[in-house]
Amino acid sequence: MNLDFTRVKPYGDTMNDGAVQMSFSLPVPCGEEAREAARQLAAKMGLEEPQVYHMADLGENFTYFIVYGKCSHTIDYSAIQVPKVDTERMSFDEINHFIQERLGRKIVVIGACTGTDAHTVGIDAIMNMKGYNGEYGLERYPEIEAYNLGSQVPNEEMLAKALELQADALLVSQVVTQKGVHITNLTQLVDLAEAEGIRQNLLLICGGPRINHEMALELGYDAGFGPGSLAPDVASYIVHELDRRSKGKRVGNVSGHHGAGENV
Ligand code: B12
Repeated sequence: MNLDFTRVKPYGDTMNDGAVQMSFSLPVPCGEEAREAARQLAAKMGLEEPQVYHMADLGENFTYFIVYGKCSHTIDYSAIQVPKVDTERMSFDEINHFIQERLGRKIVVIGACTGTDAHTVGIDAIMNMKGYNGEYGLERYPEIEAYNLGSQVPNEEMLAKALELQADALLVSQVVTQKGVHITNLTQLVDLAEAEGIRQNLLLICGGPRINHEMALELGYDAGFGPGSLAPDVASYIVHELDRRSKGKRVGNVSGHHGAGENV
């Protein structure tokens, strides 16, 4: 079938039927009035032929709904451009080999969940020896010196550690995004690094379930990684970027910390 990628619609049973399913709760008691309220709301959201397929009493005068309907809007998929980390993902062995061959020294990576954020599972998935989802974490890589500082690490402490350990890359995890707290915190780290004059010596990388590469770039980071990221994704990016920067240095004959070059 020839698809028109300039006018893409949701697919349910047949192409371009626009069928979607959504769920939400309303702060009203469960009953027929609630069902009608959900149907009317779905219509206001732009769904044609909205039908409430499931309604459940959540107690305390709250009701949960699953609504089906037909979306009338389309998206021009052909015009979409999303900035993303485009480094080719290498395997555990390939990454260690690349470090030995191309960088010629162990690299130092520091990770933490910073600010008030205590959600360590994400950064642990990237750093921990035992790994996550079938991939070893950075601590397991013989060519990487990985330090996991844990949760609620102040930005000042993160930078002090970076200086002490001569870090190549900082991995910052931000999971809580309520009231934009992650933006404030991530921005503060960049500002502090610039004020200390060490920004250009570090690869600054952030990650979390509501982080993407575009947002990371806007906040002054070198890269951002979202849900589903694994250690080899991050490690592949780090080693390629360090290699690229050290080449720039060799060409430009600029000496410096660990061979890392200008931030781009
Ligand atoms: C477990 C959990 C907790 C645990 C955390 C324990 C721990 N040691 O981590 C506890 C109970 C402590 C907790 C507390 C709170 N939580 Co909580 N928590 C969760 C929960 C259920 C799971 C998070 C998780 O572990 N995901 C699994 C990991 C593997 O996924 P991930 O973090 O996305 O990580 C992956 C990628 O994002 C990426 N990644 C992540 N970080 C980084 C960093 C880098 C550098 C890179 C490269 C990649 C990367 O790689 C990882 C692997 O693929 C989520 C809901 C959910 N289902 O997501 C809520 C959730 C995150 N919590 C939430 C909230 C609100 C809180 C509290 C504020 C609740 C309260 N009122 O007290 C507190 C805050 C505590 C604090 N100071 O931070 C909200 C956040 C809402 C928001 N948008 O801000 C969520 C979404 C729940 C919800 N729907 O409301 N929580």
